[in-house]
Amino acid sequence: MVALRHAILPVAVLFCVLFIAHASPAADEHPVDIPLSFRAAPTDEWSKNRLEAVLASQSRIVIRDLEHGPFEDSSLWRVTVDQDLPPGRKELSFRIDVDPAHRPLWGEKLLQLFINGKEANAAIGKDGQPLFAKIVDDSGDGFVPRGSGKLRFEIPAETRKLRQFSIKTAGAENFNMTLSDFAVIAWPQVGAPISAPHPLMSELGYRPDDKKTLMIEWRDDAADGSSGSAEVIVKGPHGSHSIMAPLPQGRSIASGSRIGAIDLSAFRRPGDYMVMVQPPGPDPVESTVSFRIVDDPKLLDRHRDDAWGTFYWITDNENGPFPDAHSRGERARTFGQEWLTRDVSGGWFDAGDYGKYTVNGAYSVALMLLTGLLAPQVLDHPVEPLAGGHPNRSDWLSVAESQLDWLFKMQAPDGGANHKVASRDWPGLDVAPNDDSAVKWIMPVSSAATADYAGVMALAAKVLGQQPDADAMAKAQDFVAAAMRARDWLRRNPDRLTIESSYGNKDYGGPYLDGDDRDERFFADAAWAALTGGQSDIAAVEKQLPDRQAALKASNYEVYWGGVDLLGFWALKSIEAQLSTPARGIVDAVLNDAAQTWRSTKRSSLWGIPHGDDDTLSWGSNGDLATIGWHWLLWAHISQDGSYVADARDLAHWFFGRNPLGQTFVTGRSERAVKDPHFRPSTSGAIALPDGFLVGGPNSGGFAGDPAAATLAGLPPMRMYVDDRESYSTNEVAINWQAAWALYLSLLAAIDD
Ligand code: 9MR
Ligand code: 9MR
Repeated sequence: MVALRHAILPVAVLFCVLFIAHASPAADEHPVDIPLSFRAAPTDEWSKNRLEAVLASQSRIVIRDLEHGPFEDSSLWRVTVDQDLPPGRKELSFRIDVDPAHRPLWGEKLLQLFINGKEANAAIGKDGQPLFAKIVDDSGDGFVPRGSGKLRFEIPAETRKLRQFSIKTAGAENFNMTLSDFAVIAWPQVGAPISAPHPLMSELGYRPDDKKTLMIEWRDDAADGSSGSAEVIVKGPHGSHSIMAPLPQGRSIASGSRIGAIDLSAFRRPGDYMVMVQPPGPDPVESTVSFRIVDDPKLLDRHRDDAWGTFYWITDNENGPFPDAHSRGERARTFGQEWLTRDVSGGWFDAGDYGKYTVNGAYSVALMLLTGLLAPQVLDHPVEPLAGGHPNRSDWLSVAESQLDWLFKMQAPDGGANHKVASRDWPGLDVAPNDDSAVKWIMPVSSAATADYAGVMALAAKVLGQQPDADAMAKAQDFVAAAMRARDWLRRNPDRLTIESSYGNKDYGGPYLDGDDRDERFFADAAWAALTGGQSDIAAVEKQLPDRQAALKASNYEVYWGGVDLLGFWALKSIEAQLSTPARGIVDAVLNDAAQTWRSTKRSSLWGIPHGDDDTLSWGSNGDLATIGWHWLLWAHISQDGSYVADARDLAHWFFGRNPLGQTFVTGRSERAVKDPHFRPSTSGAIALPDGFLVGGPNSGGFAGDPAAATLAGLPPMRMYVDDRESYSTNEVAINWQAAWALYLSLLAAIDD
């Protein structure tokens, strides 16, 4: 398992666990022992080469003379420890056994001890007196007198790391002593912050005028009941600034912590910044995060381009990176009638698997088509690498066409759309696209798939019909005919028809089962009305508006592959001039309410995202957030209500590390980027991992057997994420959230232009 790192508690937190176990109001009587062990023998700092120091075991050091006879000199031995320490009173303790043959030559002096480079003092006993008296010489150096037994030295309360200690030996004949049982003894500090506050900012970068929010996360025990403030130091090109930040009182169940937000927008000068946070109390601990201010209006363009570029790497046709793989789809077998084969080749792989699903496939391309219909200029940027492409088309449309050409083929002879095409078993993570020789099965028709199909064919026909070339026109006509056949099927099948989640214990790919197809049917009707503009088509969809509005509101404006009402409203927005006045009012109200609802959630969220502080997070939570970003910006674009832009921009920081894990949820080269997603083309070694893929993200809604996510059980929702290729429930890529992500970035980048 690659990334257990989120599951392992940082050292500072381990301390706090120890502390809680021992803490009591009479804390002084309940010290905690932290045993020390060493990896390397002490080093001979002054290279005297007369004594030797050996590590007899990991916590036993022997220092002895290599020769016999007197050694009238000092030698200095450094022991590296690197142990984090809790705040508060603490001591270094160890046992000394002096060999009987050892004869001191400088009075009774045995050794001088330094902790982190400073001479250490004897610890103070219960009577308030030092536990032993040092022998101080003329130059002020204090030596420990010869003798065997336990020794305890003071470690300054403010020391939070024992980096090293060193031993200076006094002159002796037959120098020979053994040091053992090393430990730090610590006393808990009741009521003081005992775990590091965690400052978080994003690595996306901020333009001078951007809102710059620093989040500081504190463990519950740190902030509970305490008042006061912590010092935040911001070091940047103009020097160092200190800000006092009040201890946060607000707690997020989703992250299991308290979060404070500090506005650093006043920092505007371009350059690299470092933020350091120190909590109050006598034993400040310091933690840091860096960010940059860049005076570059095109800051987002690279991420937008990376996001769009990923579609090439999942394109399964002759223009994609795996031209040999797609031919298997040409002879896919019909489930239940295996002698019947059909060409359903092409399109995008759904996700980290090689399945293709009409429901999700249509949903993802519908997001693109709606954006292209309503805000074409925003998508007018090149896509690189581009699979195929048409000289007369915008690149985004060529991307979408790869998928549309496949979708078109998913229509069954009776006009319904097959739910999916997939292999019976999941291929291993080591199976490259070209080596995936499993039979592709065309699974049965479902009503949700058919309605999604009808809707997308209509939208695509509308977009292609606006293109200047004859190819596009011909394709648009095919799509119109396909949409009509699908609509005819829907009329003949008014009841919901679903497929099974598995057949004979075999999955045949992911389920994408939908318990309610009314939203899909509404979307199909809305898209059809948007295509034809015909009065009766418009009237038919207008009748459904009050119900769909109520359903959407009741679901708290849910929009995902299984809930597509909002896409229907967007389709109607593209023909608003033709709608009746009341219908236009409902369409605007819905689009605006969705935007506002999410905005008020964001504004009350401690993490600054449109997600409640005590909510669970579902599979693909990052996709949900990206979809909200898309909606905000499309609504801002259409309605001219620019007030959503700042929220949409601020949300981007969540994906680039301003989250409880400090994780960038996008693949890329930075240290914080996702490195090991569930994505077979790269886990199989067929291609290097492309930049710009958004992964599903934290998921507390059920792991579905995900082997890697098992280690996350019991963590707060936002911490249920692991950058591990095995974790399909948290770390998979998928076209639905990738489409939302790419469109969101296109809209955001366009606003900056
Ligand atoms: O690899 C599959 C992934 O793409 C899907 O999103 C996920 C959920 O449907 O399933 C993954 O496959 C696993 C399957 O569900 C259970 N057996 C092990 C598979 C691991 O690859
Ligand atoms: O995105 C889907 C999510 O909403 C479901 O909860 C999950 C389990 O059924 O499946 C997700 O979709 C996966 C699909 O079944 C197979 N390909 C990968 C998809 C993303 O993980």
